[in-house]
Amino acid sequence: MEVDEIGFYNRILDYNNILYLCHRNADPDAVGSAYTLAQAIGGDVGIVDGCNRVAKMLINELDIEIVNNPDPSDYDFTVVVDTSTQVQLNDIILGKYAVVDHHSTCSLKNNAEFYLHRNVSSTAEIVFNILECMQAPLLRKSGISLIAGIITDTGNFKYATPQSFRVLAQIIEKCGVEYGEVIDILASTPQDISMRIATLKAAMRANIHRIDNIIIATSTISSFGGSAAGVLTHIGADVSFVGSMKDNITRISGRARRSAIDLGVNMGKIMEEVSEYYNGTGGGHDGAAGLDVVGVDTQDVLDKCVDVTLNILN
Ligand SMILES: [Mn+2]
Repeated sequence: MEVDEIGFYNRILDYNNILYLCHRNADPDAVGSAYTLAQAIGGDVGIVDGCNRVAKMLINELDIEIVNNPDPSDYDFTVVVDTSTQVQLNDIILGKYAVVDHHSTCSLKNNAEFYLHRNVSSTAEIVFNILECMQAPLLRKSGISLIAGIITDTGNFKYATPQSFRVLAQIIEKCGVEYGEVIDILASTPQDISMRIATLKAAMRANIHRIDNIIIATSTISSFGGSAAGVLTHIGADVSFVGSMKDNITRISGRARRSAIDLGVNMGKIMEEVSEYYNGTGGGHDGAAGLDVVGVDTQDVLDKCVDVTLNILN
């Protein structure tokens, strides 16, 4: 059942001992949203299969207590945050659960007791509005984690909407955190040397496709596909796809610049279409998305991504 912010809050009050569960490779939006809900309502923050490097840093900096690979059956209720598919939770078995999410497609909501889904740029914005409805105070650490979630999920505001800025301003007013403090925390994230090498290799191996003034770049890499795809769009590509293969699973990360999005490119939809073609899973946002498929050659999947993109641009 779909609920609004007030409905979410009213329903969640029926449960004690709640787990707020983040997707695998949790990002600051997932961790910040789960942490803020846990602080305001009570419960634990759970992480499936680790988190990304910025989220790790945030957890250390704010001293956030997390439960690694939790078992939902140890809890009365689970709130899955910032997650749209079961695949993002690996093989964890959910009991009764609710969903708070902002991805354009969200299949997890089908079996949820209730769900709060908004087409906004971060889950952090939804969580802030839940706290507003509860008239709950926003503590400093929660404020920092939500701001970090908004910054990272909007790609440093590249994909921000007026609402993202509005909520950001409200958070700053409410918890008294300086915006610069959060920037300093995010900037102190160390850049892993293996990531820098992988990114350079992705640029070196890039294949370039041009249609009119739009450039699509594809590449392969063994890890750090997401950041490599981001770098390719920074250094000239309008659209980028970076593939990696591990344990017979091909993973593609895609990024698009505003120039391509304005021409109708929606990375979330492209990833969904390509993943369905190979019976995999995929999705995400207009400008950033990903997919996983099993047992298909990485280059074939990259070619398919380019084909689908060219069809949109033609
Ligand atoms: Mn998110």
